[in-house]
Amino acid sequence: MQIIEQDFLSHIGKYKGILFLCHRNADPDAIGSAFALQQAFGGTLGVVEDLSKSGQSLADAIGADVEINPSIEDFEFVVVIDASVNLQLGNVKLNKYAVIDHHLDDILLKDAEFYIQRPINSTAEIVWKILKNINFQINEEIALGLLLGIISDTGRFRRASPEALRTAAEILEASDLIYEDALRVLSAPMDVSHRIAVLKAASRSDIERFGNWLVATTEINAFEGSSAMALVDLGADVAFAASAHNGLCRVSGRASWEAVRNGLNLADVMREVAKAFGGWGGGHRGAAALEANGRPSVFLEECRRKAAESLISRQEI
Ligand SMILES: [Mn+2]
Repeated sequence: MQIIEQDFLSHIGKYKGILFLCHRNADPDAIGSAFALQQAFGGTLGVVEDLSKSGQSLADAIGADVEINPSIEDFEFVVVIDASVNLQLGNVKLNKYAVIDHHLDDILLKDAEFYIQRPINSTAEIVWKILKNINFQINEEIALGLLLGIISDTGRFRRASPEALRTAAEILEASDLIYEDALRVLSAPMDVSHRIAVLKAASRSDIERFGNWLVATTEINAFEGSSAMALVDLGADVAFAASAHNGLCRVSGRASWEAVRNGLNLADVMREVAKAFGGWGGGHRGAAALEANGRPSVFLEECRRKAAESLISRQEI
């Protein structure tokens, strides 16, 4: 059942022993959102498998007590944060659960006891609305968590909507947090292996031109997301970076604002390509990923073809 933020308290209030569960490679939006809800409603903050580097920096900065791979059966109720697909949860078996998320996927929604899902910049904005409705007084740690969720999911406000900007301002006003201090948590330099991976992704990339659109593809061993983002920063309209591990291929896609404005939806592209190979794909219009069994070159070709089709068909109209 879909609910609105105002109704969260009456629904969650029915349960004791709540686990707020973040997806694997939990990022600042997932950690900040789950931490805020756990502080406000009690319960446990859990993460499937691991935290991303920036997710870990945030968890350290706010002193979050994170349980890695919690056993689901120990909890009466699970609230899945910032994800709507099982694969993001390492296929854990959920019993009674809710979802709070801002992606375009829907796999987990139909069996949820209740869910809040809107296609906005960050989950943190939804959580802020929940807390505001119960007049919850946030402390500096909660403010930092929610703000960093918004900052990182908007690409430091480059893709921010009015709601994201307004929420960030409200969070700052409601706490003693200084914006500059918040940014410092995210400014840890990339480690050398990360930078090598991104530079290799750029130097090995293939670039194809479709009309005035440039689509870049590349194969790497790790850091697909930052590699695709770097290629867009360098001038590609759309970039796909793929890696393979034991036959399982993972592709991350990123698109420029112009490409998204032109109607490109990478979540659709990834979903369709993955589905044809029995895998999973989804995410946002401008940032999405897929996982499926097969060769990276095959997936990159399919992703490029579908993205180009979408961009060119709209340009000719
Ligand atoms: Mn998010």
